[in-house]
Amino acid sequence: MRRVVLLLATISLAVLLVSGLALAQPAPDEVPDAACPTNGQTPNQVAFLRNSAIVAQTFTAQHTGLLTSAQVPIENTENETTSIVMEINTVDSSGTPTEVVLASTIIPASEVPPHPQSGVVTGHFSPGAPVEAGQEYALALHTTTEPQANGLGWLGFRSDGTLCPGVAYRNSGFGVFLPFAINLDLFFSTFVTPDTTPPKVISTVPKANANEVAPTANVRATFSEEMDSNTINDTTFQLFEKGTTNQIDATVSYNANTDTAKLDPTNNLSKGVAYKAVVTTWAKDVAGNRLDQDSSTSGLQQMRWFFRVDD
Ligand SMILES: [Ca+2]
Ligand SMILES: [Ca+2]
Repeated sequence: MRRVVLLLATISLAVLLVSGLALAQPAPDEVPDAACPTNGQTPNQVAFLRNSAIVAQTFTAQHTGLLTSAQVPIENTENETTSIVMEINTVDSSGTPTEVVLASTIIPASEVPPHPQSGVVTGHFSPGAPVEAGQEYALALHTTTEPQANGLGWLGFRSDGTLCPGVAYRNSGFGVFLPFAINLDLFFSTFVTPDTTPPKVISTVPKANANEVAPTANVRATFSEEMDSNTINDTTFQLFEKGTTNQIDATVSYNANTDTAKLDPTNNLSKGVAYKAVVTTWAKDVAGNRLDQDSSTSGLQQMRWFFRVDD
C-alpha cells in the first residue's frame, strides 16, 4: 500500500505546486485500503462532477471495518464554488453501483481547490461505512449545486480499463448507474478503521433462567454484530442437559439479516429438565475477532445460559 500513498503523493505533488493544498493525513487508526494508483500516467480531468448526475468508481475493500475516509483529486477549471457530496454505495450482484448509501459526507466548497487549480479532497465519514474485505463497493460523488458542464473534474485517465480494479459509472438521474462509454479509471484512495472489537451475544431465546420453556422450543442467540457464518455451527453453539456433557443433537443455522444463530434440536426437549446453552469463543465476527462475552475480564469468555423445560 506504500506505493499507493507515494503515487497519490505524486499526483498531488504536481497539483500541490499550484494549489498549495495539503494531502490530508488519515486518522491514527485508519489503514490505507483500496486505491486507484496512477501507474506513472498523467492525470486528466476525465469525469465531470454534476449536481444532476452521480459519478461513481467501484472498488474492492481490502480490510473489514469502517471505511472512515476517502480521497479524490479534483480540478477546478471554471471557478466553481460548490460543495461536493461524497458517498459510499453498495453494488449489486453484477458489480454495478446502487443508490443504497452506506455513508455520506459533504466536502465544503472551501475545501474544493479554487480555479484554476487541482488538489486532493478528503471526505471523512462518521461513523463510517461498514465494509468487508473482498466485497465490492462504490465511491460516488456529486455536487450540491450545478457547476458548468466542464467546470469541476474528477482526475483519472482514459485507458483500456485495466489500469485500476473497478469500473467508473455515471448515474444521470434515472436511478441507474451505467458505465462510461469509454473506459475510465478515476483516481481515489480509501481508508478503513479495522474492526478489532470482539462480538458478544446480546439476547437469547429462551431467556436466561426461563423455566416454562416448551419441549419444542428452538434456542436462539443474537449477536452484537454480523458474524462469520462459517464459524456458527454445532461446535460453537451447543446445548447440553445441565450438569452433563451430553450434547443435544441439533441443527445450527445463522441468519445474517438478524445476526442471530438458531439451534434446532433434532428431538423434543425433555419435560422438567434443565438445559445449558453455550456459544463458544470460536464464534467469530466477519473481521475474524473471536467472541468475548465479558470485556471487563481478561481473556475470552464464552456465553452460557440455563433454562428449564416445563413439566
Ligand atoms: Ca467486531
Ligand atoms: Ca474478556
